[in-house]
Amino acid sequence: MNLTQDTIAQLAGLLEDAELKREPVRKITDAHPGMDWDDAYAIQDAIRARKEARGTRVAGLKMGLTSFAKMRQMGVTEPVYGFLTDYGACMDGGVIDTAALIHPKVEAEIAFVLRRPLRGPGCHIGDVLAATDFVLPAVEVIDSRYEQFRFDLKSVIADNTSSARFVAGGTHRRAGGLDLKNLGVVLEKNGEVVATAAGAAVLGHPASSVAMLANMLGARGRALPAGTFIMTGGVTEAIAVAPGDCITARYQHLGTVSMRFA
Ligand code: OOG
Ligand code: MG
Repeated sequence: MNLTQDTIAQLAGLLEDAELKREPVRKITDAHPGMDWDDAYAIQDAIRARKEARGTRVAGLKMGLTSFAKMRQMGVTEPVYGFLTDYGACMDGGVIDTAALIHPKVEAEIAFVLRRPLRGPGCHIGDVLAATDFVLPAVEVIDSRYEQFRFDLKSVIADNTSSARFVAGGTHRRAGGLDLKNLGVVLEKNGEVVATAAGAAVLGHPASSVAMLANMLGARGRALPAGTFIMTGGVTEAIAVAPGDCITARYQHLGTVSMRFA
């Protein structure tokens, strides 16, 4: 750790205020070039603590930057994790208010719900499939608190990996009966196909993303409890949305997830 506790608290406040006031800020590594990975996750943890102290519940965890499409789009090379909030959960088929967001983008993802806990290090795809209760389709609405979505890895980790809203679909299936590597995903905006991918876009298999999350948390002495909802990361690049846009993500074997932006 290179930052003091005071600086970590101050940067958590800056980023959370940016979210709540919908005013983007410069990426924090510009002013704090010496911050390290532990500092970045400590800022994210401080944002989480601020929210929990006000009564927000953590609704799940997310991996980000797990597909080459996303890494290429954002110019980064490694996956990151963050948390989802109760107020971020939106209904399938519902309306999402863009006035509460800065510059939202949508991502089609595959989500897992665990039946048994997972703890790294050494967690692999087999452990994940054995511990999974079911998988379901989900769309994440990301909204970086940084100007023009410009960041580096440490800045985006501190900013809770751009987490803002998420919508889970209701078709849930046992992972055992599905070929998650080949599972096709089609993302449509206003009836037009804007991106397509298969589950393998995420680290070769979306369960690898959950394994990586368990291992990253394990390195910090944390585990994934039974029942955890986990979003494994966008299978395609993220698509910007504006008021009036309708998004539908169509999943092979898992139905659709849709929403309208107002
Ligand atoms: C960071 C969050 C990325 C994903 O699914 O890859 C993410 C960002 O691109 O703003 O959630
Ligand atoms: Mg995502």
